[in-house]
Amino acid sequence: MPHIVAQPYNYELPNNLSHVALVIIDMQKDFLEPGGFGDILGNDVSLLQAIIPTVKQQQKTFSSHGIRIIQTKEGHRPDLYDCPPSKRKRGKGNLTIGDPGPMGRILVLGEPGNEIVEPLAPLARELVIAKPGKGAFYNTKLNRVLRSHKITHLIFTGVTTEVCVQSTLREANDRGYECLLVEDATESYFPEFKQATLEMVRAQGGIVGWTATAEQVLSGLETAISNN
Ligand code: TIU
Repeated sequence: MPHIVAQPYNYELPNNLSHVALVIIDMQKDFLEPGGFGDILGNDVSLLQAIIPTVKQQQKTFSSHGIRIIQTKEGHRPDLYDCPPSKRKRGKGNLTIGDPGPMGRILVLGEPGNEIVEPLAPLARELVIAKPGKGAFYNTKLNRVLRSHKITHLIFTGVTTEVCVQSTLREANDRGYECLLVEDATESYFPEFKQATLEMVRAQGGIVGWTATAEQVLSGLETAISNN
């Protein structure tokens, strides 16, 4: 059986890798660069930049094997119709969602700061899902897209581990997807929150999923492909 060596035990892959997708969550300037949403909430955004090469490696490898890739972006319509007032109040800083910042309006779709960082710019066959919430299933077409392509296995990367990544992974798990979180291709502004998330995902026999290193994911994929 093709598999990825993972915790708490091996993550079985389907024989046909067309049922697998790489999900890259919110690798946007708004979270990774100064002047964006992450920054105005008071976070040190430099921490998140370190995973770009690891995510890039996953993107390149999945893409070279023709495995589907879905990227998400957290952002709101320019009229903020899809942004609950409760979300705009958060942070209590000088700026909030929709205000003009150095990279355009904060967390607004189409603004420069809302774009995915250049090294991870979506490749030709990638789908980009804009999402108004933390979880990527809330108020988006993600589930419909995955079902229509018969995708059953989701490999998660991106930021931040305990907010948008974990929310999406939990939403996916409840919908029956087999979820694996790539340990060194996800990051948080709070290292202890990342560590706790990895542990809570794989606890209790994989209560919401599996975790594996980027290297383990690539090695599992290469073996599955070469044995096919
Ligand atoms: N603030 C924080 O850690 N994250 C978010 O607001 N969104 C995502 O995680 N993408």
